[in-house]
Amino acid sequence: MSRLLLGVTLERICKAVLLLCLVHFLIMMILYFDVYAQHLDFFSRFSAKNATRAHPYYNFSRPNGTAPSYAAPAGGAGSTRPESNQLVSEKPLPPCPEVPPALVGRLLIEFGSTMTMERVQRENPDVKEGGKYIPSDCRAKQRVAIIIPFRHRDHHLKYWLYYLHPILRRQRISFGIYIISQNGEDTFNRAKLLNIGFLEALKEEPYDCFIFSDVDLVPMDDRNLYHCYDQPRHFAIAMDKFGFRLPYAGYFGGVSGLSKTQFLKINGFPNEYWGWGGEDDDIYNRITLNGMKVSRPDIRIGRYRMIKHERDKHNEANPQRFTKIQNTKMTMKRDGINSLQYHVINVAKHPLYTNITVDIGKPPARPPRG
Ligand code: UD2
Ligand code: MN
Repeated sequence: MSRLLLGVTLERICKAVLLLCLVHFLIMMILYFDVYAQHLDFFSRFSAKNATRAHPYYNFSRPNGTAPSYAAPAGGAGSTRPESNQLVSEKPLPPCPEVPPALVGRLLIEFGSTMTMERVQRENPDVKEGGKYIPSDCRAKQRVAIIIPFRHRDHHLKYWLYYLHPILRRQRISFGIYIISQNGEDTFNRAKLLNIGFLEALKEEPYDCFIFSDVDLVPMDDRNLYHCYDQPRHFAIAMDKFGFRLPYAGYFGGVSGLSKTQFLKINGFPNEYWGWGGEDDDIYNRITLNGMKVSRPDIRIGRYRMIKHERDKHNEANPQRFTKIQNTKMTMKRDGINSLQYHVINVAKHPLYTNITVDIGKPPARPPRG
């Protein structure tokens, strides 16, 4: 009997000790997580400050010292404090994933339905004035300026904006869109307008990457990521108008992308190609002559639709293009971003893009024959 009593007592003691251990363990866990949480909080606050400084588009200098257009004053007119936490999260954002999760792959692109700018604006409410966008849930590695040479193609621009804004958003790109409009009716000069886009975009934000796109080209696959690569990138490699094939090995037209360093290494693009053709081949020559290679997406991914159009007035084929592209090696050092001359006539911030109207002059008068 007494043995039984001893056994029961021992069992109770054991249970009590076990319970005590459990309680102790629980208390330890609570304390541990509390301290850890404070730690986390401390570090997150610490790095949030840094992230704020490093966040794309935040605190960039403006030529005229005005606040960036997206950072509306918090206290109404007159306040200089940027609206806190609207674009800069307190918590540090994780880097955007290499493969954006929202991509859908092949897209149905058609230009049959009528398009209005109101509709495009309505469907893209998250874009900031001037056509700027920053992903809200991750930190993009590059800031991308998308530059479009332009004159009298409003109809194409609506489709381009309609398709590209959602694609770029899904790609988690941090970007600004710049339409560089040639003023007047003199001969069109695509490459010079692209050079101007490079300089004008950099006056607004410290972009790392520049994508140069025709206004009439829409990608058919959102896996064709609009950022820069180790080598200059050619995006539009399989166009409907060329039977979804690269027309020739050195083709670099349509949509291309260079990092700031790559662009400066080739002295930008030529300014002296007036009228249609040749400038894209000259850019290709600049890239290879400077020891770089063109990188391209998979042929199944780099597919594009071009809105059908006639050759524009005042953009007739340039008869000098064949001889000019033979001389890139000589001309590229003096003709490029280092010799660019133009005048800005107007900068207009539209909801989905920034339009910069420029006077680029006209081609030099041909010397009289004989
Ligand atoms: C091809 C190339 C293009 C360029 C051009 C020769 C393709 C898809 N594209 O385009 O990259 O090398 O040949 O210069 O092969 N533009 C205007 N208004 C004008 C004229 C041109 O906005 O009056 C702009 C517009 O962005 C247009 C681009 O310049 O998409 C190229 O001109 P294009 O579309 O007339 O020439 P295209 O299709 O032969
Ligand atoms: Mn075209």
